[in-house]
Amino acid sequence: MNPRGVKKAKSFSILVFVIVVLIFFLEEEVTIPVPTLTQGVYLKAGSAHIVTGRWSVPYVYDWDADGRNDLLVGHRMKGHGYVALFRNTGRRGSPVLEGPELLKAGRDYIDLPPEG
Ligand SMILES: [Ca+2]
Repeated sequence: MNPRGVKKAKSFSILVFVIVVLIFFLEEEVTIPVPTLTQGVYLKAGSAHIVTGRWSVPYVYDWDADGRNDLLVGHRMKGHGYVALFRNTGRRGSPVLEGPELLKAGRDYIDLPPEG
């Protein structure tokens, strides 16, 4: 075998080795960490437990851009859909929620009428 053929054979060997290593690592079982959850707690706004309407959908977002995450809850009440805001007046890592305050668009409450 000439020197050029030896060089090609070495390159081919390295390529095969890389492919074998890749196959080995790709076949390794991937372990996804399972989160550990603690017991749930009821959230409070002021001194009362937060109670919203049916089909509540919570969303954490800094609504007033003060650097503290607030709690928004979309929910149904008397057949209509509203969005309640619970402002966070606490500190980072120690939230204190106040409210609820139904959100408005202009002067009117955001109100999604019943379907049908
Ligand atoms: Ca905020």
